Amino acid sequence: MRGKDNMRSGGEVLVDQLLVNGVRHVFCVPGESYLAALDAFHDRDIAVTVCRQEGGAVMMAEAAGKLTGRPGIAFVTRGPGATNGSPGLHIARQDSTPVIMFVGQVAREMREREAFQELDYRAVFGSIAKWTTEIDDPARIPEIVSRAFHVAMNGRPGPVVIALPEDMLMERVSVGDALAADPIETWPGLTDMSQLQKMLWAAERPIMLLGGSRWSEAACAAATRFAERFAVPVITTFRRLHLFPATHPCYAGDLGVGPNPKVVARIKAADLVILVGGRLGEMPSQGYTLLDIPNPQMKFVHVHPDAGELGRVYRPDLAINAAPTGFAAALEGLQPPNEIRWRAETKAAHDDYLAWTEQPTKQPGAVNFGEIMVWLRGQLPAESIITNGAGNFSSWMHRFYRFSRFATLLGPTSGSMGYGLPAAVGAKRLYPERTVVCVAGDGDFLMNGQEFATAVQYDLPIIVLIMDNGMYGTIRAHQEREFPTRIIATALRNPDFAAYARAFGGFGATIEKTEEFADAFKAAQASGKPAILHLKVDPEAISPSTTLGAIRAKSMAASKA
Ligand SMILES: Cc1ncc(C[n+]2csc(CCOP(=O)(O)OP(=O)(O)O)c2C)c(N)n1
Ligand SMILES: [Mg+2]
Repeated sequence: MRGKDNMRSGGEVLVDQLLVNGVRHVFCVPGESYLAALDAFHDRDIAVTVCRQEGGAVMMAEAAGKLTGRPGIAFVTRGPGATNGSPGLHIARQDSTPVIMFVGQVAREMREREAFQELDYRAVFGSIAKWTTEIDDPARIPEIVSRAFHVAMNGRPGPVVIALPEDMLMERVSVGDALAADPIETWPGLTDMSQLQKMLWAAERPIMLLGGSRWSEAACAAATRFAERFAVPVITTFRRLHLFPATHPCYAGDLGVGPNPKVVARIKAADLVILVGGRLGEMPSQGYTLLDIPNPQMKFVHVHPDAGELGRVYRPDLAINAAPTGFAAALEGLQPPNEIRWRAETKAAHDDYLAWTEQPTKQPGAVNFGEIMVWLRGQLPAESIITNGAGNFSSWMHRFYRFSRFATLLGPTSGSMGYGLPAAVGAKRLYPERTVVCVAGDGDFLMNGQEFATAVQYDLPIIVLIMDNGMYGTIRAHQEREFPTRIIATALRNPDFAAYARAFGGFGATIEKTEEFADAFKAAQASGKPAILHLKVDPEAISPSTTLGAIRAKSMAASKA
């Protein structure tokens, strides 16, 4: 509370600065190191979600950052709280998501004694966060928090860590709030766009790749209109499938793990690649084999909001330092050539996409995750949000589900297991009216499975699908490929996940046959509770396109040859 003397505690100044910046949600695990900030939330209009582990809390904040383009906010306690939060920061870093993690710190006069849970945050988070700092003087909270919002959102977005000495948060000061921070738009220059137009007019087989962050619904719509006017085929990069509507006649597929070989071939054969927003890192570039490094084999246009990414790996013929939002708007001004020579190629690309995804592949076992994804894509409203962590289970979703709206997929391009559940909780907390489905593996789910309690606590009826194959299947597949039959540390003995859901106060069902899925899903929806559908799949069904046995047989045959 503001005193008669206009004084506020550091905690109050901090929370008021969040309000000024439009923050409506924070995710936390409490700690005695930031009591004055917690107290300030007591009578301010920000929803506080208390979580079970800081890893989950920071991932929820990261999901909020992905969904809104504004920093997701987490509060964690010092030492172990901060280190527990680090996986969420790493995701924000690799996925280019704005996040601010506030962390308690020992009192100022105790610093450098290795006081209880003391950490040097600048040293610990130096290479993960975009910026790490500590606030010594409560009068500087508005300035430093304002800078944190700018740093997290601008250029290539990322995580910021701010340490808060506990006595600093208690100190009372008289200071005004900083004005709200807005992301700074970066636009292509006129010459950039006229050069791009010339390159398009000269091309025979252009292709556009969409990735990264700093997109919006309007930017996706503008990119779609451009694709239409130029009839250019569009590919989304790893876990960015929501950037372009899958059923659009220009959509050629996604560039993830185990992509359609025709997508890879098409990019390699293109004479002009326009990469918008992304970095074409190890996963989408198929282990850096797609484009020659440093000089791509085709004409290469790279559009990125951070100049530091341009020319970092691939030397672009045309480098455009712009956010996808600004670039997509500028695309409206380009004129297509009189005759578009690649129309048939674009049609073939979309036909190939449909052929790859139309029908689920045949699988060993009674539960076919592909058939389930095909059922879901016909069933879920377009604005539904799908989340996932890391593991082979996600490949069925990437291949057979169809995204058509911006910010409907929350998946870590950083490949962090355990992301799907907290991301679903965070998404449902922000958008209670939208359907939220988490697609998880048995290994993946239990990395943050405790956050199911958070879903129950806040009455968030998310639906979690756990594809249980009794193993860390992805690693088992790698093992069979590199060291066939020498299985170690990949088998899992799992709980009854449906009973787990019920024990937490949710809805649980076990599914042993594909045909049981639709009724179970509807029952989960009807329950109005957070739900887990435990799908027992055959461990042989390791991906939509191969089996464990086939991987082993192939590597054994290769080692004999
Ligand atoms: C935090 C983290 N730890 C370890 C890994 C390495 N890893 C990648 S996939 C995977 C197995 C995933 O198992 P599961 O969730 O059961 O999915 P499956 O591959 O069996 O479908 C592991 C251990 C990772 N990506 N992230
Ligand atoms: Mg598994």
